Order: sequence, then structure tokens, then C-alpha cells
Amino acid sequence: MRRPLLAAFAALAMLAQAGAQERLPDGIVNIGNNDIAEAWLTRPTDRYAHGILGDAIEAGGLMVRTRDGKTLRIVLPEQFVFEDRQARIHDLDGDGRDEIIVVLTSVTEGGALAVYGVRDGKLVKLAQTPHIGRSNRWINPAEFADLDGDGRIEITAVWKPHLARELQAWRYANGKLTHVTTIEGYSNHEIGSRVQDLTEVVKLSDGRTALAIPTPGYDEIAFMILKDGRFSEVARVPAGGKITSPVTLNERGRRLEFATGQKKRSLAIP
Ligand SMILES: [Ca+2]
Ligand SMILES: [Ca+2]
Repeated sequence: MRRPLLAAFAALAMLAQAGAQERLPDGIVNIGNNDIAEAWLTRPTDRYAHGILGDAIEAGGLMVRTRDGKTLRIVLPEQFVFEDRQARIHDLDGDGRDEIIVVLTSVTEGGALAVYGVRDGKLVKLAQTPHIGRSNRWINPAEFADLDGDGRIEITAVWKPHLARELQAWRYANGKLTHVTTIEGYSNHEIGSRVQDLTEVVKLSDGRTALAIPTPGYDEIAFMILKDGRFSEVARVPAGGKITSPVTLNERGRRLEFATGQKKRSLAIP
């Protein structure tokens, strides 16, 4: 009788451990192009009850599989969570190494954007923005692209996408995140929704690069250019209803595609 009981306890202990390591239930695994093969969020936790992404489960950890097959991890202290469904991967500074971009939330100070990378065989935090300053204030990442054509990548995200709706641009270089600019009145997430990707980087018909992003009613798409360190809106097109799906670029890059409820929409890029 003793042995099966011990085996059962051992199995339970293993399950508990596996549970603590597991992926976020609705998480996404992203693929890198350089030193990071894959990255995903782990350690689902309910210690932060903000529930901005449709449930109150956030991540307490981050894992990567490196190109050479090692698994590396970050386990956050109790006062932080990754308030996202994915760990985005991009070489932000063009040095041939991947950076991971995540929303790092303090349970008392709210969201921040953080950049992680692999250094000397370890997964480490390279930089972060300040936290917003109070609980239940979030950031939804948007696009990573050279918007102004200066050869440097801009990191775009919306700070407080349901309140102030600040579209911000940042750059990562030399181990630092630097703020470029902020403009209010644009949002890439509706509260409680699991749809986080409402933006695209597009080429306008005049050849300029623009960020396409909804206005606060989610029923129009604005086209934003970045020039001399400032955003300006160059066009605004009705979406035909409230956007309820991710916004994607069609194959030829000339139209944006999305749904408004049951209706599929295709919007010509101005
Ligand atoms: Ca890099
Ligand atoms: Ca740039």
C-alpha cells in the first residue's frame, strides 16, 4: 500500500511543478530570427486582478529557447507580472541579436515596457520604461518598425489604451530605451478584448511609411507618420463599424483587412 501512495504523491508534486512552469493558457509562442528561436510567457498567476485581456490570469515568468537549443527563464518577483499574452521578438538595435519586448507590470505601479535579451548564456532584462505610476494602468504594444526612415527602429505602443490613449514611440539602443514622442487620441485595444493587434505599418500611396491605428471609437483608422520626432495624422478613414478582429495587411500591401462584427472589411490605404 505504501508504494502506490508515495508514487501518487510524487506524481502530484511533479504535476504541481509542471503547472508552475506552464505556458499561459491563451498565450502565443513567438519565433525569433537570430539568437532566440522561441519565446513565451509562463507561470500563470491570478496575483494581479486587472483582467484587461479578458481574464485575471497573467504571467509570472518568461521562457526562451535559444538558437543553440538552451532553455532560459525569468521568474518575476511577486510584485510583478507580465501583463500580456506573448513575448514579442525583434532585433531592435540591429546588432544581430534578438530582443524580447514585454509588458512588465508592477501590481502597485502599473505597466511598463521592458526589453530582455540573452547575454553570456543568461536571459536578462536590458532596459525598461518607467512604470505608469498606479495600479490597473496598462500598455498595449503595437509595431516595431523604422517609421521615419532614419534607419532606427521605433517601438510603438499605446499607454492607457482605454483612458488617455497615448500613442508613444520609443527607441532601444546601447542598453537604453529612449522616449521619442507621444500623441493622445489613438487606441489599439478595447477593454476586456483578447484582440491586441489593431495596428499595421503601411506604405501610403505617396510612398511615405505610416502607422495605421484606430481612433478611440474603434470605427475609424488613422494613418500616422513620424517626422522630426513627432507624430502627425495624415488621413483618417471610416472602418464601416466597430473593429472587432485583428487588423492585417493584404498580400499586395494596398489594403487593410479586418472584421466589424460579422462583416469582413477591406479598406484601401490612402
Ligand atoms: Ca538586437
Ligand atoms: Ca526610425
